[in-house]
Amino acid sequence: MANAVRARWLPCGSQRLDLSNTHIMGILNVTPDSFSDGGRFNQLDAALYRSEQMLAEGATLIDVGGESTRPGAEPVSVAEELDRVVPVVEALQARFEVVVSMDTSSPEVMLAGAQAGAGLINDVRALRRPGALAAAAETDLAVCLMHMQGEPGNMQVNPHYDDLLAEVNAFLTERVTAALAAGISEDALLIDPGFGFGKTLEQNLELFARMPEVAPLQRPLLVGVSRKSMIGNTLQRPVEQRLAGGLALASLAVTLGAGIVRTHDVAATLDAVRMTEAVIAARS
Ligand code: 8Y4
Repeated sequence: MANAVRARWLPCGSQRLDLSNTHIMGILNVTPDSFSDGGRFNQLDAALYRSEQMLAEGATLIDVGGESTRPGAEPVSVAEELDRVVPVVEALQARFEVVVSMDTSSPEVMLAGAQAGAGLINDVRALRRPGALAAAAETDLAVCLMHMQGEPGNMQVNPHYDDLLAEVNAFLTERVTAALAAGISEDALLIDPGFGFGKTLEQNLELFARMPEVAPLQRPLLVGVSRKSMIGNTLQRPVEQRLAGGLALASLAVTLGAGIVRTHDVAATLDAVRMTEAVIAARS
């Protein structure tokens, strides 16, 4: 076929991801409140079972998170986070063809997870913890740099911007510059507008609409809106009734240029994404 889309590879350690098609990142929480305590074996078993399901549904990445960023969540020690995340990374890598993403801000977890076979560092704090830039640079993993105003504990208390797009871009440009200075390869970077992280509903909607303007270095975008309050607040829906709103946003995200969509609902989101891609392909 003429006009075949050129491959655009994201280096992920020993693996790589072709970003000429949209990818689905399945969310895997390994926080204790996500599996009411059944002991370590049962938690690992439940994580593998859920991951196998998401991979069968078409996820190509699994985002493993051991620290809740919900306002008011208990902070997790590094030892506890290592204990939750690293065995799951190791087990996923051993059993499945998957790029394992680590939702972490801890340099110790980044290094140990990379040793265990992870492919991507997904840091909602954009490598701002002491030692995180150096740890990420020591690995050869892909890195997602996300925008957040404030800290998880206070980010939703009166978020304010004089110029939303300019401030999000300035933050991300500063973090991209810091990552490059630390020795992280430009090719390995993803950027993320950080929906729900220090933004009102109106700010989330404007940022979403203007996603093509979020473009430091033209790096690929990762977008996470699955079940978030921007859907709940727009539609007046509780968390378990946000799928249709999330699918509308997933389709729009692809239209607006997202390369990776992070979701709890893999099968439905992949259908929405593939359908959107088919229509986009018919334009050219
Ligand atoms: C229900 C369940 C409602 C979970 C809201 C939520 C992002 C992210 C998160 C994101 C990237 C979340 C770790 C928040 N969101 N990483 N992480 N981008 N890169 N809330 O948007 O899912 S956690």
